[in-house]
Amino acid sequence: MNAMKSLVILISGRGSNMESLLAAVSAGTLPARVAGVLSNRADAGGLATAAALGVPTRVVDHRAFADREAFDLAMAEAIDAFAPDLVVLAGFMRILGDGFVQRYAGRLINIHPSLLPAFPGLHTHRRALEEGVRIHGCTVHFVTPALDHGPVIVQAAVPVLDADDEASLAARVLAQEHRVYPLAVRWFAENRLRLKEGRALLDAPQDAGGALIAPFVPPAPPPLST
Ligand code: NHR
Ligand code: GAR
Repeated sequence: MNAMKSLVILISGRGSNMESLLAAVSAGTLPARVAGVLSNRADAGGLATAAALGVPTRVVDHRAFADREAFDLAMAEAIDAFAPDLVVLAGFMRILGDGFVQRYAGRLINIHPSLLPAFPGLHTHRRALEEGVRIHGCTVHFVTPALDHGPVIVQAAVPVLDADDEASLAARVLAQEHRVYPLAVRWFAENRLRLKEGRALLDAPQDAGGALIAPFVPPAPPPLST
C-alpha cells in the first residue's frame, strides 16, 4: 500500500546527478529505491559508478536501432523490466518520442541546465554567456512531448559573473542541480508531487524548502570623489 517508490535513472555520460540521487538514498534523505540505471551509451562513466554501488545497469545503444521509435520501444522495455514508479532523466541526451512520453505520463522527469523557458535544448551555459544574462540556473520538470517545455517542479538560480567561462558557470549550476534533483524526487517519493492538468502540483513548503539561491548582491560602491 505505502511501499517505498522505486526509480529508474537514465543517463548518457558522467552521471553526477545520478550519483547525487544515490547519495541521498544512502544518506536516508531520499526515501526511494534505485531499481536500475540505464544508458544509451556503453561508455557512460556513470554506469561504473552505479555498478560499484550495487545498482543494476543496462545499456540500450540508440545506434543499434533503425529509427527513434524502435529505440524508444527498446528503452521502454528495459525500463519496464524494473517496474519503476518514476523514470528520472539525469543527463540523458536522446530526445524521446510522444509514445514514450505518453507511456510514462506523470512519472517522467528531467533536470535541465537552465532556467526554463530560457535556453531549451543544448549548450545552455554557452548560450547564457553569449546572451549576457545575469542569472542562470537549472530546472526540474515533468517531461512532455514538447522538448524542455514540461511543467516546472523546482528551479535553482545562480549568478553569472563577469569572469565566468562555460566551465565555471556549468560547475556553479551543477552544484545546484545536485541539491534540487534529490529534493524533487523526494517530493515525488513522498506523494507530495504530481502532474495535474498540465501543472506540477506540489504539497511542500514553498519558501525554506524551495530552491531560490540568492543572487550575488554587490556591496554599495564607494561615493564618487569629485
Ligand atoms: N524528450 C522529450 N520528449 N521531452 C523532453 O523535455 C526531453 C526529452 C528527452 C531528453 C533532456 C533534454 C535536456 O535537459 C530531455 C528532455 C537531448 C537533446 C538533444 O538535442 C535536447 C534536450 C535534452 C536532451 N539530443 C540530440 C538528439 O538528437 C542528441 C544529442 C547528443 O547525443 O549529444 O536526440 O537538455
Ligand atoms: C547536467 O548538467 C544536466 O543538467 C545536463 O547535462 C549534465 C549531465 O551531468 N543535462 C542535459 O544537458 C540534458 N540534455 P551528469 O551526467 O554529471 O549528471
